[in-house]
Amino acid sequence: PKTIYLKDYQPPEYLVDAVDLFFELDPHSTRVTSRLKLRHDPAVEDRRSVLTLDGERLEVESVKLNGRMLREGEYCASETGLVIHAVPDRPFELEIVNRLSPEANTALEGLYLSNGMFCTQCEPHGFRRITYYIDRPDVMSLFTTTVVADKSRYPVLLSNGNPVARGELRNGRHWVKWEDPFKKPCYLFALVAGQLACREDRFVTASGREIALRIYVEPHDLDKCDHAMQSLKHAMRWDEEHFGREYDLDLYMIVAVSHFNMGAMENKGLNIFNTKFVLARPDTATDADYEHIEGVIGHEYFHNWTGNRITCRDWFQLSLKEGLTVFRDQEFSASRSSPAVKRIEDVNLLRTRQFAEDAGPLAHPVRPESYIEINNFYTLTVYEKGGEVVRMIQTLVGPEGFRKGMDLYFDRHDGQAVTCDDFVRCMEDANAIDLSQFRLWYSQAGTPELRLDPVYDAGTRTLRLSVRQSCPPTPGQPVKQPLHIPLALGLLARDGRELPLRLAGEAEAGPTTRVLHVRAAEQVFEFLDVPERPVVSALRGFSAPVGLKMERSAEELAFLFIHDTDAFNRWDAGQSLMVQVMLGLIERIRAGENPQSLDPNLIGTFRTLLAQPAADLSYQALLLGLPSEDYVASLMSVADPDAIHRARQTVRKTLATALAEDFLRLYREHHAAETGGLEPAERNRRRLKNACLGFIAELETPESYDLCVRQFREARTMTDQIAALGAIVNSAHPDKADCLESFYARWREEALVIDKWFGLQASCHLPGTLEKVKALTAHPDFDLRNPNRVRSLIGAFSQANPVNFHAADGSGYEFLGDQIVALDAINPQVAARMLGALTQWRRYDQGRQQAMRRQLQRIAGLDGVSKDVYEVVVKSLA
Ligand code: BAL
Ligand code: ZN
Repeated sequence: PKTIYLKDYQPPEYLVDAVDLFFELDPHSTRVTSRLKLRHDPAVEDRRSVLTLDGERLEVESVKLNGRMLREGEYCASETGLVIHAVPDRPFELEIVNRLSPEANTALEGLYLSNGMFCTQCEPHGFRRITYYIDRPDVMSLFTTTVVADKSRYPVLLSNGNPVARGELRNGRHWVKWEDPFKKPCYLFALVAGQLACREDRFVTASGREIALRIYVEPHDLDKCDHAMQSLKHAMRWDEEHFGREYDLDLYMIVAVSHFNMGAMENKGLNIFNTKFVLARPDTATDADYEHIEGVIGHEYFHNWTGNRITCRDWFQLSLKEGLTVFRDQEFSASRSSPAVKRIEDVNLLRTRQFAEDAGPLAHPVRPESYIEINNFYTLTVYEKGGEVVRMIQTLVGPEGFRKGMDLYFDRHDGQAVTCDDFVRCMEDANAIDLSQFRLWYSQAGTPELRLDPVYDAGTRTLRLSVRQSCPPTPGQPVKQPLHIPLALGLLARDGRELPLRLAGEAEAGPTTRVLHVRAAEQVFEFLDVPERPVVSALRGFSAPVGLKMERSAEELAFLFIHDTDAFNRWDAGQSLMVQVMLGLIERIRAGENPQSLDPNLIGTFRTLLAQPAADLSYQALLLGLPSEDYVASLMSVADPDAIHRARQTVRKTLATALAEDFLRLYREHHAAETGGLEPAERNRRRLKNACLGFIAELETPESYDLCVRQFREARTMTDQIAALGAIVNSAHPDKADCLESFYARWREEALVIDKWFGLQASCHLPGTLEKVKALTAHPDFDLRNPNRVRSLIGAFSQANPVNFHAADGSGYEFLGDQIVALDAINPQVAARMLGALTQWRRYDQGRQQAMRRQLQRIAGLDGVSKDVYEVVVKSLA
């Protein structure tokens, strides 16, 4: 397979002024007639008369140029596209008729069937599986689409834009014509046809325009659309209020489909969503599901301006739209609930999973420089780290400066396909600031490390803060330049007061949180008038995506855990404290000890925390959460999954035992107040209550079993049911099998709930889980062709069950290898995703390394291995 490089970018030779598509839908053989108005791009001087169009898995029926049917020989169709040997110098029209088979399309890219309904996924290269085209985002055109299909089987026919005509045909067929008035790249094309029910609403924009909102779902899901609809309206209002952006068409449609590789897709005017991010009813969806739905609905809606109106010049610029839109959806979600909780959740994901990506063989910059298969670059680095990069710009220029930069970006680039650099230039121009060093965040891979060394001098009342930055080598980038890093920080007095901050050279003290601009490899900041040795609260709000290194005693961390006024740092201090404790236990376990107790000070800290009245119960629940096993593994030079698991369980069980009364008291108080409501206060209450239940379940007593089963049986929400069932599954509860069975029997018709049922069993940390997971692959409801099901069983086992997946005998790896071999033949994109866990092999001991490599080598040697999987295995083994 060929590697594509950013440095080789060339503008397109041809422009497409208009595309008129005509679909005759048939599951087995769909016929597409495409009429293109083309011309040479006048900006490209070197004119050739050859036109190359992309196309895959298509069968050409005919090609006409300016109305004349071309003979074979005048064009050439291959596995990758269509070449027309001589096209005129002047604008010309091309009509291509081709066929494709949606029902044979298990890769779910292009036009395919989801539960019998036609749908599309074109980003990044799906359109070339529909018809021949110049499939690149910098070719923007006006689309009209006519869809013809059997009326009884496909009563609803949708595409982008507005419906402009419809009619009936002979043989029970009908048609609808759609027109999209906005130029777009073909990756934003969409088509849907099927038996769909519609939930309709309206939104009046700030300027008074009325927009029809429609959510299409399978008829039995019509009662699960309210939350998605409300989320959409909130997102539309939020974008008006925060960025001055109004929706531009008269109609906004969302279709939920059960078979989807991604979470959702922002096609112009016709978003296509994974059902997981649309459907919700209190009894079928958890509070977390509700939050994710709101976030993803927002994300896709925000793409209308950051992605669709202004799109990417090429796929190396993916973070231009994704990083920026992630930042926007994070801000939206933060405004809808608790900003601190949202920030902690986002950073937790970044630090656990994106940092691992940065430290692994597939590390790449936010703007990658090369790829074999661009589908492999829809990564946490491009999305989440990309979002952090945008957030850092906001931190550097301030919220008002950021808004000015965004306004300029929309003014300057509306209707264009641009680069990350164009975005940064808008921020510079709007704020008269130089971001040239900052741009390295886009081009340099790896997680920088920031080492802080504060030294206090009581005599001069000064604090000297030495800051050193470094960034480890990553594939293809052995040496790194210092970055421009915003370091937000505060100083706390021993009584918890925030100290005023005055930097050397300043006449007076400024605010109590300051953003320091770290630019050099080594830099010193001097704070004056510091009355006592302070406790440093560094990297407040996680102001940069870096690994922070600073010597801190357990006492200092415990102090920050109780007192820090920065909510993120308070939580983070608790995490660091627990990491210290767990690493200490791991060392003892590895030395053959069997530690069963914890430092009484730690227990005391937790007791204080449980007794503290909390305004935000979700936040209190997060403070109780222990760092994940994966996060601890990432901090060890050689990860030991068994010792990590034992250490973490020791902490959980010891805290549960020592604080049983406190956990029970909180549990009872909040469970008694349970209403099943969905308001933020009710969700927060449930979160804390279920965090307590999790600890109580560790006791494994008849009383704790009873509590779990009662909650499971009497639950009014899916949140409560899943929390209880999860605790039961991970215990030796005598009724475990009964509970699992009754849950299945109750929910067997609800695919998304059955995904949870698979997922809970796959992530059970008890011995014997692999055998159960293997048995579940033979369950009648398991289906390798459904990505959600694959993620819920194979994904959960390999990515959310480290102690079982990393079994020392390599059985977990072999199981995953088997599944990937089978999956690659069906859906390469999802197969490549499932490889994630194996790519991290260098983090483990020799025995595990060998066993993981064996699977990677086996997959690399497969006959007909996909480009997607090939790229991941080859880079992992390099
Ligand atoms: N553009 C692919 C799906 C998303 O990021 O919204
Ligand atoms: Zn996106």
